[in-house]
Amino acid sequence: MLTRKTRLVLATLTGALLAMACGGDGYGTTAPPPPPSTVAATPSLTFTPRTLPVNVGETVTFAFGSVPHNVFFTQQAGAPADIAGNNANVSIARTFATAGTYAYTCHIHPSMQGTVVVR
Ligand SMILES: [Cu+2]
Repeated sequence: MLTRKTRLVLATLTGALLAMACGGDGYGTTAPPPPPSTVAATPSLTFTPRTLPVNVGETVTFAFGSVPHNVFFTQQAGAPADIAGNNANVSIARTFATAGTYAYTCHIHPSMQGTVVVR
């Protein structure tokens, strides 16, 4: 048999645990936002967004979907290394260390073009 005091303590503890479980701590309630500096190379043959502004020193992730693509930058000082080959279902990052406007294209699908604007 539980004493009246023991029952009171148990009730209080249960209430505290429920409050913690339901408390609005901000975690796990919403999906995390997508990384801000990501370019999706899509199966519909687009780079999305087509123009991506970033800050100097920022890293851009090129997220390749189910259709293979690559990324070749217009040759200019400060442009990062190309992403050659056939890239599917993989994400590859490039860091932009120098301010400028960097155009790129997919050599498999020449109509696919994008620009990273580094400020
Ligand atoms: Cu492509």
